[in-house]
Parts: sequence; C-alpha cells; structure tokens
Amino acid sequence: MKLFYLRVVCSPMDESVLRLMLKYLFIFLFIVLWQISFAQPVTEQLLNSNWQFRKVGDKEWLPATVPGTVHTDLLANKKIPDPFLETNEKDLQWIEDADWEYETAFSIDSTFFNQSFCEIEFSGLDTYAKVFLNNSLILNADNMFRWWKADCKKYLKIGENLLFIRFESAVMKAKVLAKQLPYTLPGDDKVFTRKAQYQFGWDWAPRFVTCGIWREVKLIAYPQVRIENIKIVADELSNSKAMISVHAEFSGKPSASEIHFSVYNKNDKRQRMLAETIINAAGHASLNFEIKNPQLWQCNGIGNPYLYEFVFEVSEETKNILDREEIKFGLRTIELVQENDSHGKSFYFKLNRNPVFMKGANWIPADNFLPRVSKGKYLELLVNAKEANMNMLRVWGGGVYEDDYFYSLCDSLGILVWQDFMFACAMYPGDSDFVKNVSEEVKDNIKRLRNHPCIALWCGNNEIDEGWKNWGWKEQLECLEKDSIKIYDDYKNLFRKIIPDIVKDVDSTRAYWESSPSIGWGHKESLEQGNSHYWGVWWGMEPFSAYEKKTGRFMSEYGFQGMPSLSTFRKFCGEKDLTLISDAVKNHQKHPAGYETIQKYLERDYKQPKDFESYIYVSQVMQAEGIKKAIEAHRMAKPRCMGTLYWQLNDCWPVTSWSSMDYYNKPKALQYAVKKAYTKYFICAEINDSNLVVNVISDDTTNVDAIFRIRLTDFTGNILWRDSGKVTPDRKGSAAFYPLLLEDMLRDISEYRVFFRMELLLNGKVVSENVRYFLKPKDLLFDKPQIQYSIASASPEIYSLTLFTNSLAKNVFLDFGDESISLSDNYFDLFPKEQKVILVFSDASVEALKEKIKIKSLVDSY
Ligand code: BMA
Repeated sequence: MKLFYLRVVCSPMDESVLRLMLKYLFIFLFIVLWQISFAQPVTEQLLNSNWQFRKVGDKEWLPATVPGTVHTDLLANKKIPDPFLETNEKDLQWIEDADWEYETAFSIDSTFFNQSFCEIEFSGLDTYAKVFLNNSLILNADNMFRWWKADCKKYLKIGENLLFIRFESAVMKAKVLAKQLPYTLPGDDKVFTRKAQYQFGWDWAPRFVTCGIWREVKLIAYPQVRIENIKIVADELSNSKAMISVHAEFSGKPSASEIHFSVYNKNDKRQRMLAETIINAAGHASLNFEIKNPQLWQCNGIGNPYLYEFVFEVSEETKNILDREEIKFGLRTIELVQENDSHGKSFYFKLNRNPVFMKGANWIPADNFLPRVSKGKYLELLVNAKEANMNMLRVWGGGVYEDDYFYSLCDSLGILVWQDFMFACAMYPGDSDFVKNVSEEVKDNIKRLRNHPCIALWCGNNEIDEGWKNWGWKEQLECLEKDSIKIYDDYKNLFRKIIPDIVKDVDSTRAYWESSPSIGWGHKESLEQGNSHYWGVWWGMEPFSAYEKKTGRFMSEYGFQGMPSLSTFRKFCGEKDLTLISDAVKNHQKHPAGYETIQKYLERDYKQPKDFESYIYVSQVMQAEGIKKAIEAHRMAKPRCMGTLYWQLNDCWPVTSWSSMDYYNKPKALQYAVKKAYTKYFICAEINDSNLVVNVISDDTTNVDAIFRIRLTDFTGNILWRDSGKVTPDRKGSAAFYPLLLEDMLRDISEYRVFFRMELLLNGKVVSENVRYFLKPKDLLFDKPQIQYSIASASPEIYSLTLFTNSLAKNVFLDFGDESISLSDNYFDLFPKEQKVILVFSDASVEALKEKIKIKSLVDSY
C-alpha cells in the first residue's frame, strides 16, 4: 500500500481551505478503507447447517447432519432402526441401492461476495456426487478419498444461495462399470468405486454402503492469494543443526503485486522471523532456514515427540496478513533399511539413525459411519495404544486415509504410522480414468499428510500381491490366460509405477513399499525378507506354538479373535439372544467360520466354559495368551525380527473380532496383555529342546544393567527353586541368558501345579514380569483360590485395589459392571502369598466400588 501525504498551508484559514482539507481527508479515508477491505484475509464459511435430505423420487425432505451419512440421517429421523442392533443389518440393504439428495440454503453478504475469489471445498464426498450451486452443476465427484474444490464465484449471489447434491448409488454405478470389462475382477464390483472397501462388508464389518457429505464443506473467499499447501522437509538433521526447506503452492493471483511468504517459530518467545521470500508468478515459494541445536521428534518409548510450531504467513508489503497457517512439525529422520544378511534381507526402521523395534497394531476405521467418530474416541483409542507401549500403528488399506486429527494425535503421542493406500484383498481396474482418479487421490492424501512426523512409510496395498499369487482367484473366476496377464499388468502399473512415481515426486522423504505382506505366509521366504502377515494360526488352524517358529523380519499382521465383553453384547441384543446360536450373536461375527474356529482352539487348550458369560471370558483369555506368545517370539527374535503389529487394535461396530479394544473402547484381555508384552525392557522364557531359556530384551538405545529374579513356585506359594543376578540386555537385540535343563528342574515336581515366575528390575524397580506354565491351562490342577481384597483411596478419583490369594488364581477378572470405571490391569495371574495392587479410576465411593466388584478366575469358568 502506498502512503499519501497531505500538505496543507494553514496561514489564513479560510473556508475554501477548509473545504479542500475535508475533501482530501475524505479521499484519504476512502483509500484507507478501500485498502483495508482489499487486504482482508481469507474468509471461510462452514456449510454444515440447514441441510435436508431425501431419497430421489420422494417428496418429503428430512433434516440431515453434515458431516454425516445417509444411514445416520435415516436413523436420526427414526426412519430406520439402529443398524447395529440384532440382525437389522439384513433389512437395511435397500439403502445402498437408492440415490439420495442433499440440499441446504445459505446466505452470503456483500463483503464475502465482493472478494475476487470464491471457492467451495469438500474435504470428503461419498462418493458419486453431482454438486449444483443455484441450479448450476459445479462439481462431479467420484472418489470418497479426494479433496474436491470448485470455483463458484460466478454462481454465487448476495443473499440466499442453494446448494444441492445428488448422490448416485455406488452399488448401481459399480455394476455398470463392471459390465464394461470383459472379465471379472476378484473382489466384486466394489473395486470399481474409490470408496472405503470395508463398507461393502469384511470379516469384521457389516455391509453398509453409505453415501453422504462425510467430511467438512466450506466456502472460501479471498482477495488475492491463499495457501494451497505447504511442504516442510528437514534436508539435513543432526544434534547441532537442522536445515529446513519449505515449498509452498498458492491459489489466486500471486503475481498481481509483491506478496510475501514468511515463517516464524511459535515456540520462540521473541517471534523472530526465520525466513521470508516473495511468491513467484507461478504461485510458488520456497524458504530455507536453519534451527540450531534442534530438539528431535522421538517415538513412544524412545523419547519425547517434540513438535515445532511453525507459523506461515502470506502478507502484502505493509504486513497486512492475507493468509496464515500453523503447522506442527517434528524434526526426525526415518529410513526403511533393507540389507542382505545371513537370514535373507533385513526389514527395519531407523528413527533418527537408531534401529527401532516397532511394537503396535493394525488400525481399522473406528465406525462404519465414519463421521460419528468423535475426537474423544480417537483420543481414547490412541492414548490406550500409547499406554500399551506401542510405537507404531498400521492404517490398513481397506479403510480410509484417516482424519487429520488422528495423525495429529499420533504426532503428539509419538506413534509412528505405517500408511497403506486404500486398496485391499482384490484386483483393481487399470483403465485410464481409474488410474487418473487414483493418481489424484494419492496426490491429495500425500499432500495432506506429508508434514506429519508420525508417517513412517507409504505402502501400496493390503494383501493384493499375496492374494493374486496364493489365494486361487484365477481358478475361482476361471480367468483366461490373456485376461489374467492384463489384470496383473494393471496391478504392476498401479503399484510399481504410478503410485511410487507420485510418492517420489510429492514426498521423497519416506520409503514406498509395494504390498503388505511382500510374500504370502505359506512360503518360507516370507520369514526371510520383507514384511509378513502370518495367518497360520487362525486361518491355517495351526496351534499357538507355531508362532514360536514362524517369525519373519517384520510381522505386520497376525491375530486371533476374542469376543467383546458381555456389556457390549447387551448393547446390541436382548437377554434371550445371549447364546452362541442366536441370530443376533451370529450376525455379529463376520468370519465365515469364526465361532467354530474359536471353539476348536478352545478345546485344545481350555476346559469347556459353563455358560455364555464364561465363554466370552475364556475366548478373551485365549486370545490374549495366544497373541502374547506371538509377541514374545517376535521380541525374542530381535534383531532378526524388528517389528510386531498384531491384527487389530479397534472395531468399527460391536462384533466378535481380532480387536483388543471393542467398539465401545472397552479393553479386552488382550489389551492388558499387550501392555505388559510391549514394555521397553522385557523378560520372558521359551522352551528350546529340553531347555527353558530365559530372555531379556531391551529396546533402549543404550545398554543397561538390570537384575533378574526367577523362581519355580507351586500353586500354594512354596518356592521350589530360585535364582537372581545381573543381566545386561544388549541394545541391539535380545539376550538369551539363562538355559535351564527342564528335566533337572522339574524332577520330582508335579508340573500340574507349578509355575515359573520371572521379574526384571532396573534401579530396584520391577520393569517387567512374566510367567510360564509347563502344561496347557486345561491340564493345570488349580485349587479354588480364596481371594481377599481391600480398596483405599489413593488420590482424587483413583483407588488402589490390593489383592491377595492363598492359591494361584489364573486370569483374575475384575468386573465392576460399570463402563465408566477403568483399571490399570485385568485378567492377570494372581500369585499366591504376594500382594498385587491395581489402580481403579472412578468417581464412585469406596462403598459403591465394593458393592459392584466381582472377582473371578479361570477355575470359575467351568
Ligand atoms: C488380514 C487383514 C484383513 C482381515 C484380517 C482377518 O489379512 O488384512 O483383510 O480382516 O486378515 O482375517
């Protein structure tokens, strides 16, 4: 803005001078006001109110929620029963066949209207959507995962405007697209639609093919320029300095005048500018700056996930701010290391140049109706993951690229993310329209997510290469040779060329991995290189002990089902349905042979539970003990194996599944077991030939000195053998340090009534404890334990529950029957003649807790 000077000679102040002064003053004020209005920053108007919807052909409009889905809108209007209850899913399939319309009226004022640029932005449209503004078609969307934007300046008017969206049935549309191919693709018609694949039904998900405006909609107006996206890269990073480069793209007309782009660090009290530049005519700008002695972002268990808060500003010469964006950014390096070695080829991550053993789980969408996932739900699930000592989650490819909030939480909790692109267990089309659509989707999502330090890797898909090579698709579909060549060529084009090329171009800082897993679990090479999904246990019906042998280089999937808690069952079915053969309970199991598989494994290791409630409990205990075995094997195989992510952390509806937290965020026994199996320092034992070998594992970045305590005890607490001493777990791997000849140890001892207890101490504090039995649970001879307890207030809303037993109580289950109460541990073994203290988080009184508490153990289940 140029400044104007007024010079007035004021000697004899006559009327004409005064008039002239006023005239100039008027002109001056006009210019100032005009400049202020011109320099207005970007203004945004959320369009999430006044929406209504109806089925195409219906007359009646009903109120709708945006963001939302058609199913939840029908539910809110009481037009359908709750889709998650009983067997309602079956009766609600008609919704996916219909087309639906959404409409809202909104007003804009002249200030908004008079801006040079007006755009409408949809963060998510699900899926085939024609968008009309004041009866003009402004957008034709066909991908749920893309960010849709349309210029709407010429269609807007001052006052009321009408926004109308027509959603075409994704199922019907896919049918038409499928007919255009001369062959059938494995994975059904859903592969033609760029929409969350689990919504078409999965082995843990119901089928609800939704539609709707599933993420935010907003109108954006601005006078000149707007930040389109920013890419921050640490080109050089050491303890002494970080060299950072920033590349930004802008929309609007940056060449109209000199527009500045600058950055400062919000954490710096003096708010000094770190760098500044001028946006070029093509709408780009680059900045470089240095940070001395940077604080690194570290993952959970290793260090603090420090985040810098960079503020980017777009301004005119005079410092009128036109646009502004704050980005929390972590300084860290991440590498995927694959080197030939004596076992095959390594597969591990180096974070800040240190190899890190990844401990975590697979993440699926937290609801079938995604807009319902609240910030609170994300927070609770991810805090639980952190508290369970996880440092990595895999966002699985049959779901969605998650909400920004999910990644921000992972950034601040120090949880790395293995990010799949959204393709799973199917073959996808290869025509140019499809490839173009996918390319835009991939670009949109990498641009949206690349500044998050949590993202460790981009992975092409879930189980597609494995499926094509091992699952008999070609035979099932009687695929002609030429068609099969074409289908696989399309696969290679997408996952070996198109997507990796975009990754290289848009985010060269992370590795790309074609498919998870790289080799199917039936092949021995899957244990020698790449990442593995090991499903010999569960799908292959192999015993849990198979986990000890089938340890690959990085275990990205393995799992076993556990039923959700009784209170969760009660939420979707009536009391009479609480049996394994009721239709409601059967419908909340989506694996074709789910309950049969649980039963077969249960017969191998446990006594038959006496009732439905006990069945739930034993299924959870079995899941926890099975997966614990896998985790122990993976950790003992460090550094040959460098990661373990079990299937799966969460659920999208109340269901019997592989999850450790159910749909209502209720932890299963597995969640507690994982917390203990993922500790930084870990003690466990394996039986190797006729030896019992104790292992101590450390995930520290330096070597530590620890103390071990091991003992063989009978069920009433008599110590039959004991030892203790120093151990120095190596930071690189596990230390198998104590082989004990089992024959010697168990001579003259009844293995039906003994357990081997292990403790690891660091600076006098127990950092890991574990137990090993010598027989299956069904063969152990338990007494009926007498468990005593006391409850005392520890601090506001935290109680300490102290437990004591005269004889071993296996898998003690504390049940308060109250969802608001959470516990520091559950389903644990209570050892005889030792006190165990559990923290109870609740706002109830001691008396109320005493009234509610029920304590059971394995002997009570049969
Ligand atoms: C894995 C996943 C999912 C599936 C799970 C359990 O292979 O990739 O497709 O739900 O197994 O069967």
